[in-house]
Amino acid sequence: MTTSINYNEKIPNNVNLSEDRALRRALEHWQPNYLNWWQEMGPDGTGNYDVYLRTAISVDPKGWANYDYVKMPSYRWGIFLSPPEQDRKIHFGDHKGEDAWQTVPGEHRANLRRIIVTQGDTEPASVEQQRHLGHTAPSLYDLRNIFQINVEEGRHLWAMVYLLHKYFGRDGREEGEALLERRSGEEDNPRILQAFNERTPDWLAFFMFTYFTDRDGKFQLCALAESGFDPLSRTTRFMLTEEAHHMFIGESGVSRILQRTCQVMNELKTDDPHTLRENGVIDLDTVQRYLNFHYSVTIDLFGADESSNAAIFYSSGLKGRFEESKQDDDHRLREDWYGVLEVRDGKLVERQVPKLNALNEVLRDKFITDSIRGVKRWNRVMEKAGIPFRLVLPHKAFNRKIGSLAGVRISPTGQVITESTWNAEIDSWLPSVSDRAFVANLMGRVAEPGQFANWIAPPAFGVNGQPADFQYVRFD
Ligand code: BYC
Ligand code: FE
Ligand code: FE
Repeated sequence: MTTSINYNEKIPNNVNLSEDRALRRALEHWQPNYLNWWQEMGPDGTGNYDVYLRTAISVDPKGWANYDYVKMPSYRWGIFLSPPEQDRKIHFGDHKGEDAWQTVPGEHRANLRRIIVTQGDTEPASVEQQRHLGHTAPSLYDLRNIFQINVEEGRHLWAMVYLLHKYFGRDGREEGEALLERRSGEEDNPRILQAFNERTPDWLAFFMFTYFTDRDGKFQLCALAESGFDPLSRTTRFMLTEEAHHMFIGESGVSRILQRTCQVMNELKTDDPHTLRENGVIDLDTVQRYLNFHYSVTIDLFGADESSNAAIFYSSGLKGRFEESKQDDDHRLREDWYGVLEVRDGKLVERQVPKLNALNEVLRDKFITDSIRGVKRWNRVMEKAGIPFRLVLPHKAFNRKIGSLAGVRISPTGQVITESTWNAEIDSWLPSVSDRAFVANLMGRVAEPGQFANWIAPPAFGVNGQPADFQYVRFD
């Protein structure tokens, strides 16, 4: 088995597509529909841009070092699986110890299809959400980065469509078409998960999205990489190599915004939001409100705290936990319990439920631990600048729309509150109409090499060892 990718074919791949005529035909039929979707819903007005992009030439770690100018519609979207692991076994659930599946077991077909479709749906959704942001990129460096993310999310759709076409026959092909038909935020035919129907209207939202929501991608993909269905495992393993970069863009983007705001705070010796806004930077309270929004919307993506679906996905070996093999237990979990939150007598209390049913909550908690690390790094920017403000993650029950906390009102510090308190405070907890209008007003494309919008600091280093003033995008 070779790990290099054949770029001479119409669809680059390392899955021997040329030897599977029916599959190749099905995918070549889907390809123009995908390109039409990209044209219609991908980055707006970018058909002529030459973008300095990274393309995988093989699936081993070195294969990522390939950078060149690419016109995005000609980006070589392809199908790449991580190398197989010899004699791989299923290592959790009722089938623990059995050989991993190379084809779809009939009894798990509907659930697997649903998982793959849900995963696949998020990928084009994020491209749709980010479609207009290129017009207001704060620098060529940032413009190039968003396009890198967009082409990779497009490839993640390819990854899921490959699985649907190869293993789900006609149903799979129909799902492949439907993935190109749903539209983020569209009333009649929305994307499946709510966070992917929200708007990503400005660059602060974009950086928060790639910090938090792409991190949901990391955790879900890690759980799917454990799957007993080996092709899903190998596909998601390769996708994960791309995800780290998406989260880096988000984390460093927010850091650079904080850095610039702190600089102006120190220059003007003020923490007054009004003054800061007048000087063209984003006040720290507004950053906190955006954080509150994207964090709460993202933790909803893990699903209901108690879910029989989650129990079935795990027991049947379809979806594991984050780092399943590092968990020190029997990997069946039939005897285990886990705490979930609910409101009782006007207070948030923890209730023990069978762990199998709480696996969405288990994954959410892993995500939360991981999220805290980056917030600490953000706070170091303020520490260094000698500014006492600190960002915090809101309570996990805050602003929830999914699960047992959906019907209750909880403050960012975890107090159960009334609807009228909620309504009175909401504009100090979540981005208000005027916050969004202010941030929107700051946005405007900066396209001179080495120039950055006033509200964001330059990055610490460029892409692939290039300087910050490199021509990352050429306009024609
Ligand atoms: N919004 O039993 P529950 C990424 C529905 S991100 C709307 O908890 P389950 C990326 C649910 O469908 C990673 N509806 O559901 C990031 C169900 O509906 P029905 C994406 C929701 O199945 C950035 C009902 O509520 N991958 O890759 O346990 C850029 C009951 O819920 C939501 C995956 O998610 C929601 N948030 O859990 C680009 C992995 N949550 O059946 C890409 C695959 C739940 O009652 N998906 N519902 O009509 C899964 O594993 C599961 O589907 C979920 C939901 C964990 C998402
Ligand atoms: Fe993705
Ligand atoms: Fe991503």
